[in-house]
Amino acid sequence: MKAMAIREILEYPDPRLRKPARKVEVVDEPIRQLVADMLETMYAEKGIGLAATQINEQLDVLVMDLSEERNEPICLINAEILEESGHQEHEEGCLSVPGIYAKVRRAEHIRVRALNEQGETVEMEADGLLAICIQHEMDHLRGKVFVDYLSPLKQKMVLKKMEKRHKAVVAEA
Ligand code: K2U
Ligand code: ZN
Repeated sequence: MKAMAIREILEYPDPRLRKPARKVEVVDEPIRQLVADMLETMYAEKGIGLAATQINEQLDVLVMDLSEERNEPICLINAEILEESGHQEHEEGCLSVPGIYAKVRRAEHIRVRALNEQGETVEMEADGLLAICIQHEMDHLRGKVFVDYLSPLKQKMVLKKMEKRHKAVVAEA
């Protein structure tokens, strides 16, 4: 395993965030290196989840760590939702839309099947914030960003705020 790398996170409205991820055919060393880089990037950016799309890798890989100690990483490859029930609303943020927070309605409880880093099939039940995080990351892998759930007016405001941020960054550079 090469040294891990903190990768650049794409920011909304970057069109590359819209590219759908491809299924992972074989969970091999390069995939495990990608997972390591995603975890290092997620921890560095204080996120509790990250999808490969966000670092411009169109592969169906997501990582999460909701633990207090930040030492319980979860990796889901080619994740599929088998069942979902109930609804819950939660204030969401996104590492690709810094500074924007908004309520999003998602399923309360989900049952997920995926491959882990060893390429083994795993099934897990999730509810609460874990269910929200999995759905948020799986959206990224399908080219969806949580801003898409907001009203057209709010989306316009987010766009203006992000364009201002990107102009400021260019000015700084
Ligand atoms: O950008 C991302 O995909 C990481 C997301 C994951 C997430 C969003 C909403 C709700 C749960 C998870 C966040 O930026 S991680 C930051 C965060 C931390 C705690 C609660 C909400 C968001
Ligand atoms: Zn996000």
